[in-house]
Amino acid sequence: MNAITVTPITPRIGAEIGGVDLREELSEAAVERIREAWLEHQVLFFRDQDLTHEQHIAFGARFGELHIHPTVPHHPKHPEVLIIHADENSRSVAGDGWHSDVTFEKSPPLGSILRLTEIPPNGGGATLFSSMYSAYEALSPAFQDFLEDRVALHRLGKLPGHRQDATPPSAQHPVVLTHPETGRKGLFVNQGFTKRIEDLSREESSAILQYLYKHIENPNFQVRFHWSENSIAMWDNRCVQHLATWDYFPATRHGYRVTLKGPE
Ligand SMILES: O=C(O)CCC(=O)C(=O)O
Ligand SMILES: [Fe+2]
Repeated sequence: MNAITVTPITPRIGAEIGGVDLREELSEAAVERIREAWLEHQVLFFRDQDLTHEQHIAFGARFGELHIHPTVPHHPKHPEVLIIHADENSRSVAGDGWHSDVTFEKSPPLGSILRLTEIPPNGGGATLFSSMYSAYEALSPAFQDFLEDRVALHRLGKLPGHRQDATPPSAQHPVVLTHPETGRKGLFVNQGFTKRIEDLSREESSAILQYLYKHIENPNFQVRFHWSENSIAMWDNRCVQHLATWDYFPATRHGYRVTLKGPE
């Protein structure tokens, strides 16, 4: 018997998962069902999952090895757990521009599993997710062809909350990424970390990146998640970009993220 339900929120991106208690050890079949839904819908949402850090880590570990963030401080007892926090003293919040996580690494994370434990009392603090498959598919075939063999440089810039190293980490990635598990193509440049498209002039690269950043903001590629206490968002970082809204200042919003490591 498998009671897990998968309810799409839009036909392009996002599904809510029901009928599962993530505090319990999941069967292989349950993990497989969630993994299939994740690959298809790109970001999954779970409600009412009051997990300990150990349970959060154990759930993440069913989908791959966990990543330890190179430049952001983590939970003192659990290096795999990142703390996401904003309150009346915050000068900035994590992820308030469109991005994929940690693409300045050679092998960026496969995905992230974020759980919020404290929600602004009057609403707000939603997270937006945009399907990079849909963004790619909406481009003309001629422009798709032009982008197909392009490579972009990603680098960690000065970001609040990130440690600054003398030589910031950087990596090159294809502008159009073929997802290794689904075989679907998606755009893989993001305004958080992409610095330039190689082999183009500075002006050409900048004009094309600006166009693509505007393009991915099309609401038709997006799902917007309204959090409740102990809800979870689990996104595929290879085909989704996200943005955390910060419309709730000075209220507090708090949560924890575990992240799935990319291939070695
Ligand atoms: O707080 C959020 O909703 C997302 C923050 C973020 O960008 C992340 O956890 O990767
Ligand atoms: Fe993020």
